[in-house]
Amino acid sequence: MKRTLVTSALPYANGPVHIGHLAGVYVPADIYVRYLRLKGKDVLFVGGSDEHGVPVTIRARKEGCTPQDVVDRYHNIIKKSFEVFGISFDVYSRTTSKIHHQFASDFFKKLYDEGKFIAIESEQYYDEQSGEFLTDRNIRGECPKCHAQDAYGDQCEKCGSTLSPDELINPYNAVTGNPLVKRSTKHWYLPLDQYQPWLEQWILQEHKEWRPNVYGQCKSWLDGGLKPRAVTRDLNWGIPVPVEGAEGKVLYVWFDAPIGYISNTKELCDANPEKWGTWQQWWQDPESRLIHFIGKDNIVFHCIVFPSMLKAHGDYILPDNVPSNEFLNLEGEKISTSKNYAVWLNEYLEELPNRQDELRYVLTANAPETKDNDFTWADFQARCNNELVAVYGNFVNRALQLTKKYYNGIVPACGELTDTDRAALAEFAQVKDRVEALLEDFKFRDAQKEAMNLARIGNKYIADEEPWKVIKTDPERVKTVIYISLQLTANLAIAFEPFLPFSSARLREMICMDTLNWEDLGKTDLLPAGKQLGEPSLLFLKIEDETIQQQVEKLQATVRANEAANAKAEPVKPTIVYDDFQKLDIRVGTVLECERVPKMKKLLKFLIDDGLEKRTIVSGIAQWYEPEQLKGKQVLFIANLAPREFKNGLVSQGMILSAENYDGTISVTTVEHEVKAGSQVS
Ligand code: B3M
Ligand code: ZN
Repeated sequence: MKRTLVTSALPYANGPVHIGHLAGVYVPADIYVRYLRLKGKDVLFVGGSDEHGVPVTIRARKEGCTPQDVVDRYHNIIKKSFEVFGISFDVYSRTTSKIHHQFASDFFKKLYDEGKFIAIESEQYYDEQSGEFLTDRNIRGECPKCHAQDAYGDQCEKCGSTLSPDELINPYNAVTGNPLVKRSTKHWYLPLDQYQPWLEQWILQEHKEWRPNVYGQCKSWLDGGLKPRAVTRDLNWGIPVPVEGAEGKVLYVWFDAPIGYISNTKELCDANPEKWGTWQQWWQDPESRLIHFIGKDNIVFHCIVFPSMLKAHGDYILPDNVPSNEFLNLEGEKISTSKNYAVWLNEYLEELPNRQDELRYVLTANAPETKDNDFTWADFQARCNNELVAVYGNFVNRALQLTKKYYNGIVPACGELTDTDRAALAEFAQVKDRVEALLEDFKFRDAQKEAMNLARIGNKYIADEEPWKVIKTDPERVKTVIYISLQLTANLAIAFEPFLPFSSARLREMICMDTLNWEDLGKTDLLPAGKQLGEPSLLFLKIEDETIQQQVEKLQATVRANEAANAKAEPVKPTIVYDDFQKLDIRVGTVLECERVPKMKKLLKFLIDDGLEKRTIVSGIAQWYEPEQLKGKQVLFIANLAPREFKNGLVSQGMILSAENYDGTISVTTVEHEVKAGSQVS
């Protein structure tokens, strides 16, 4: 094959991108293209924003702006995040571009003219008040399965069922809340059923090498029997359907978005044909290999729908592989854009500046390649500190600092090799083949492990050889140890380039290595004796507990806010009579003292003036108050509650009344004007 065309799913420009996107799609795609480029291959990496579709229109209405405003804003945020994370697109464009509109429109028109679509008239939901047809997420209603009141036309978020609008009970307009009626409308469908035999042959017979999750999903779609799929929608945001009688209709977002891969390639090639050739070379020459990186929810579109579109059109090559990842969870919970439960890339970059490689590393180490995986901040810290800092960074730093100290930063000459030298060299000579085989197989997690293994070999080697000790007894020997360590260091700069491009670049600067070539991996003479190296500095810095704590608390605050937003008041308890109430002696007390209780994290101990005497009350609200905040306050308490003894012998004489907010936070009750201690509450 002459060239490789790599695409990564076009993110919806209706919100920023988060670590799940990065782990699932963009980091693996970037590792792959960086590797191919290092090998000197002809490769083009296409990305872009997906700017049509219902979610964009919903966001626009919510924010009171136009869909174009929404996509302008998020396209820029997303593009910037990718740049800063080193996702090395050759082109990152957008589906609202003129080129794309024209290209997608022409694509549709050709299929239409050749009779590749079927037109079907059907009943769809219509809002008589706003005068619009509604589909998918614009429709809400009661879930037929779990009876949640706000399921979407395509899915119930409460119970996770996939739905169609017809299944919803009492459907209504998601934005206005208006009830919906059925009205007839015409749409064009791609008859996927006609492509079924061909798809079965092409995927099930000819692409058995696809990842099991991808192959399995395709098989189950095919086994279920494909049906025609609508490729147009009644919507006023998107690419107008370019045929007569289709006013008010646009191309379905999943029809135009994958065409964006092609139109973005065209945009790049047209702007610089000398460098990139023609878009046709990339998309139509059988010598091109097409690889789609996507998340698992996009499999059917990339393996079944888009290939059928390409096949219907003719002329195009088909994807050679579709490496798709499973999902990444966050601290054991599903990442959710609508619930704001995510680590957003733009926020990460602000809160952990210059830590791009750390995140890239952890997301790859933990990549959801074969099953859903979990990102936790504790794991992030452990991997950064125990692997990047303690292994890779530590080894490189030792090798470079010792070179500086003993040889003024000049690579020493290598003497005679010992058995341990040979063993270390032999081990790292194999790394190239291993990493390569894994990368070719899209096994990025294992490939990175091998690169880290190289650092482990180095770390162990230098720790075993102890040049800082040997220098006193056998300085000649140290030259060899340092020489070998420096060759390993140069190898690390190459091996890690696809995975950790920022630290690799810094390392290369430190060792004055200006060429970077994958084929050099495994060589033992990359830094020749006599070469002057640059100034060493730490490759990675430790991640402090505080940083992690802040991130964990931020997520917890989001969870609490969501709970509060969703919570409903508890049902009222059974009725009581006035006499029952009168049994309670509720009074106002003045807090004289308040302090924490040793070894009992939740408790605060109060000394209360109750108007008659001073009494001790213990309350489990330490999480919510500093003792000083409550000193001098007047609080409500039950004065005649039987004393309660705690494990440590502490006795509480009464109970302070507090309100528990929906998010679980506690607020102590107090009086509006100061009153005399002991005043009764009724
Ligand atoms: N925008 C869906 C997604 O972000 C979609 C991908 C389009 S790729 C052509 O999940
Ligand atoms: Zn449900």
